[in-house]
Amino acid sequence: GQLFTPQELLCALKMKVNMNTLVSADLPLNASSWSKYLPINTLQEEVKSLGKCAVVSSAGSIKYSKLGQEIDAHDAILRFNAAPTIGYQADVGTKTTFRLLNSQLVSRPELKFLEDPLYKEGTLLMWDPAQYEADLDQWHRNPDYMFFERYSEYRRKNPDQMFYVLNPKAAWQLWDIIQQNSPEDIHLGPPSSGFLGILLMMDLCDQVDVYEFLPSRRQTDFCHYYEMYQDRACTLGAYHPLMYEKNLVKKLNLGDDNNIYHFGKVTMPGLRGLQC
Ligand code: NCC
Repeated sequence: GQLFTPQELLCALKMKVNMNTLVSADLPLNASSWSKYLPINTLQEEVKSLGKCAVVSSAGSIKYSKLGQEIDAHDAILRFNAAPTIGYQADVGTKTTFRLLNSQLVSRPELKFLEDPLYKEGTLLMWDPAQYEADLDQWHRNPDYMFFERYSEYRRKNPDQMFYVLNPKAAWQLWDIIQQNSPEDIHLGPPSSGFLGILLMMDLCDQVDVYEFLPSRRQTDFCHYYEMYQDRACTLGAYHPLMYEKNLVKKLNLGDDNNIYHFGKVTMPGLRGLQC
């Protein structure tokens, strides 16, 4: 395909991907049994704008990084899925402002989403992949995971904790841009939670430091910093087009390659002030 310049890429991300979280009016009426639990306002309406933000990938390579203090110095910090801070503060920091979850984690009872105190800190967000080009009605009839019951139950039990759901169209709008920026055809798998989280924060923040999404010199086959499981696909992708996401992020990096090598750190510009 036709490759973008960084400026064109940023404008495509800003104009073509709808990162606004869902409100009940976005969904068909027959979804009301769960959509009535969605927050009244979108995350974007609630938060308006943040300064310096951090996104912390769950990669094994962040272990022994000692990045915790630097990460904690940000105004808002996004983490993913089951990634803990307790026991790993020196490497990943202590604060969690946002946590982005995939619908598998929310839906499968053995993953203990309803019970684990890990999920009680900060604002939660969830996403579920629709079929490519499905509208919200089709998605609601055929989600990847049947998260409705457990989402509703969590909201009933924790009414004071904000818990948003991303528009399922965002994932494929983002996939289209990843494809357009790639020299070869990529498979039709949705972007990783990591890349969706990066874009979410680019939408909300003036600047976004991302840690260990692009692996540092500590790159390892350990999938996560918090468990011993090894799988190279965690870093390179299989279901998610992760390698292509990482190429795209590399292209937008405002920092230098030394920061990637030593700290796995890239700096993304915020999209708010961008003129397109
Ligand atoms: O592993 P996961 O992702 O929770 O990681 C969050 C994000 O960090 C980035 N990452 C992670 C590991 C690594 N070695 N390199 C990385 O760059 C990725 O951007 C990743 O998205 C997901 O994207 O939702 C994913 O979730 C897990 C799993 O469902 C959750 O951890 C919940 O237990 C998926 N693994 C499995 O389903 C087995 C994973 O494929 C994607």
